[in-house]
Amino acid sequence: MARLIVVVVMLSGCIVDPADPAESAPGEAESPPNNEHPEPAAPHDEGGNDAPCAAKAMRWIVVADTSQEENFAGTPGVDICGAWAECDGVAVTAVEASVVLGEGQFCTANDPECLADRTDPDAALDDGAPCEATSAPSDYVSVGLGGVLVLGFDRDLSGCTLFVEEYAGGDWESYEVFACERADTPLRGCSALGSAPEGGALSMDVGGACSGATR
Ligand SMILES: [Ca+2]
Ligand SMILES: [Ca+2]
Repeated sequence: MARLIVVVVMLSGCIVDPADPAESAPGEAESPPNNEHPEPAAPHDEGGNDAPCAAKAMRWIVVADTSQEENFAGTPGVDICGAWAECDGVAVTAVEASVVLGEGQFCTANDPECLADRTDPDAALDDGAPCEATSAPSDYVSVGLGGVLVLGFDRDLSGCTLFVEEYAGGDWESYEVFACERADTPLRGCSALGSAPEGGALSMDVGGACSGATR
C-alpha cells in the first residue's frame, strides 16, 4: 500500500508541472501592447524645455557699433556717453563696463597728443550727462568700427525702459542695442532692442526674457 501512495504522489507531480507554463501564457499575450508606450512619452520632453525661460534675467546691455566710416579725431566708432534704465519709476545706471574695441586709430592714455583716453569703458557708467567732445577725463567711450560695449546692471532690466546716450558729432556713427542674459561676445541669449542708424540718443522698452524675441 505504501508503494501505491508514492506512485500517486509522483503522478500528481507530473500532472501539475506541465500546467505552470500554460498559466504563464496569458502574460506573454500582454507584451505586444507594451510596444505602444514609448510614443506618448515624447510630448513630455517637449513641454519640459519651456521651464528654464522663467528663470532668465536680462541684466546686460550690449551696444554694438555698425559704423561704416572712421572718425579720425581719435574717436572711431560710436561715442557712448552713458546708459541708464527707468524701472518702476526708479533710475538706475550700469555698475560695470567692458569694451571689445573695433578698428580705428584711438586716443588712448599712452598718447600724449590726446586730451584724454577715449577707450575707457567706465566713461559710460553714468546717465550720459554732461558729454563734451573735449572732456578730460573723457565723458564718453569710443568703441571703434565694429566694437562692442558691454554694460552690466545690478538687476534684471525686463520691463524697464532703457536710454542710451551717444555723442552725435559732425560725423554720423551708427549702433545697435541688445539686452542679454550673459556678458558673452559674440552675442548669445540676447534680444535686439533697437538701432540708431544716424547715432545720437535712443530709448527702448526692454521686453521680458520670455517675450519670444529672445533666442
Ligand atoms: Ca566717434
Ligand atoms: Ca559718461
